[in-house]
Amino acid sequence: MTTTPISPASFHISDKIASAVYEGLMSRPKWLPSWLFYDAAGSRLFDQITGIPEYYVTRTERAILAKHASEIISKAAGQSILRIVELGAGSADKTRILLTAAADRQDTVFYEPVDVSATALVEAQLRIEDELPGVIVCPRVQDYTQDLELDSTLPNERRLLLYIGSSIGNFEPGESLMLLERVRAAMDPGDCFLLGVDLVKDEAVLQAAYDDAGGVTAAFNRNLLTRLNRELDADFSLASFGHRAVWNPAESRMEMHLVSAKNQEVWLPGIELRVNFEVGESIHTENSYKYRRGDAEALLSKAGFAPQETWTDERGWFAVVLARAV
Ligand code: AVJ
Repeated sequence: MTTTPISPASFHISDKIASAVYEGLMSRPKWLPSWLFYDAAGSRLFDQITGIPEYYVTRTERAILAKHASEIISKAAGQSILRIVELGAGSADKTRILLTAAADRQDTVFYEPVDVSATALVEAQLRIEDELPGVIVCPRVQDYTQDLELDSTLPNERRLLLYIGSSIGNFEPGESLMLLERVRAAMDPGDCFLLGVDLVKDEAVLQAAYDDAGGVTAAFNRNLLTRLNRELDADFSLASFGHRAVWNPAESRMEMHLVSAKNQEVWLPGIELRVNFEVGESIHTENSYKYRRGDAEALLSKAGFAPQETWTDERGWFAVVLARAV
């Protein structure tokens, strides 16, 4: 029997991260997937972003949900009991608004958060069961972008799936259609889907939201390099990569990049990769797609849903769409 030598690095590097980083940094232009942002520090930085003055996204969606929560819940429920499923482990107070409205209508609300991170699920469970006594949390550790399997429902129950926070904005148009089709396949006819999408708006507003004066978004972007330094033993010098946020009108998306300030070489022992950067060359780290009015409804229709109603804020910056599985 032969034994395969394992480098020490292999013990803590997940294959998923290693292959994503290898693929992205070997590509021209270079890129890294945006899910890499969310290690513990990155998740904390994103939480911080949701509160900065320039980042209108979270606050605008929360206001829409707060204003229309009981209408959303009663439209979704009809005569049935609602079981609320959330893709992602629950964006704290936004989910709480909807759960509270549901708990006002029925004695018990089953809430099924779906997330790849067991830690995030445990946190969501403790927080929600503590704050909302009428809600029973049934966490599911799953990668909903790959496959989704939901608890079965009773005859008098109907599901409401939440996909809020503009999370869909990170997916390419083709990917978001596939994702919605997969989610639809896990649902039953009559179940509802609530989708939050960020809308196209004045470029200066978008620009500021992704490049705030306090530099929190820049730190969030650069944290990706800190993560690669830690997890792949890389030697990125954080000071030699600048944060850039740009509006790409042709693709209708905000892009984030890390721009090399000089010609330099970076060594990533964990994946045995040496990468050269020219001054001004960038790593494309995120796309955040912005929808036009009607886009989300069209996408939902293609994926097997019938759009029921769309709510927006007065400025028309964000949209929340309720659709029914047909
Ligand atoms: C979590 C994907 C909704 O695109 O606005 C925030 C992530 N990136 N600031 C977004 C993000 C930069 C955020 N989403």
